[in-house]
Amino acid sequence: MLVSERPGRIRRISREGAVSEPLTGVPEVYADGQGGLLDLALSPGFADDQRLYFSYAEPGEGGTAGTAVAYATLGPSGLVDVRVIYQQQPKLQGSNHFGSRLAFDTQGHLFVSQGERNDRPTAQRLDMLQGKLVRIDREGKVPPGNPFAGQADARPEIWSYGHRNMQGMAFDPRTGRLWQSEHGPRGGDELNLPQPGRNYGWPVITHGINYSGLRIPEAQGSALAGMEAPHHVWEKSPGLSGMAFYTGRPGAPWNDSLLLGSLAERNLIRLTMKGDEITAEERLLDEVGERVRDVRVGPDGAVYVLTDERDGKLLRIDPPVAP
Ligand SMILES: [Ca+2]
Repeated sequence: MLVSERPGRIRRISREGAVSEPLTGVPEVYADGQGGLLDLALSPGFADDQRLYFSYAEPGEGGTAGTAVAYATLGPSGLVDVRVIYQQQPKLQGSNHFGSRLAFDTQGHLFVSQGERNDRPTAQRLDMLQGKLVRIDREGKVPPGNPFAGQADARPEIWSYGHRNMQGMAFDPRTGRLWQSEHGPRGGDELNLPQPGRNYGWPVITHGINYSGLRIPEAQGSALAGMEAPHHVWEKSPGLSGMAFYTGRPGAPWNDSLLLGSLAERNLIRLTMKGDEITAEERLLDEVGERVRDVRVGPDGAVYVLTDERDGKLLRIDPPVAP
């Protein structure tokens, strides 16, 4: 397994749990606040190209930073031939809300989820890349069919907009549809199925309020014509992090589940699903009590969970088997 650590380290962890030294060749990241090395994704052609994609907070001039994506060839001891293929523009001050997750679709398009850098109005501006889900190809170019390509004053990378801080993203293997999660402010964490060109509302519609207890200044309520309501919303924020679908195992008790990390509740959430509908919700790691940053299902059918602590852990959960 490859695991990223926020200060800018990537390590290998063996099936037996042996942790390697940091890999060489990781570029400098902006490791402050919520910034740092973020998601990892293997190239869809990894068996042939040994290419590893990663997202990170990239330092800019004058203390600014922005979410970026690079790829490199994964060698025996580290990364070689690092190439930066995406840079959020413009870079902004502040160390919050970088996102980010990476997800490839079956055509090899790369979706990059990002935050709005805790600068709310950016999420509604199509000439800025904050608060946007973007779609690029494997080399970082804009693929045909992006909804704002060719539109003046709009960034052609944008797939959907009006997002706050997208910390989870995964394709549902049953339907091929992309799901993403994002943090509300105080309340209003969301699940969305982002469609091209649609506006997901932040900060104009939200179920949350400011951390101060006051309303969000731009908010006009929780629904408005022309803006997409969340597919599912939590009135009290779990602080959603990474997500993974658990599917394709008919008869298994957890089949047709969506697993979600929770930072604020220090737990792993399992949603039972019927199609796209969420029919039940449970918490799986009450006894662990650590902030959960990410969750993945391994090829062995086990569930792997990363905790977000000074001494973070990789946990392995064996799902229950059919009686
Ligand atoms: Ca929303």
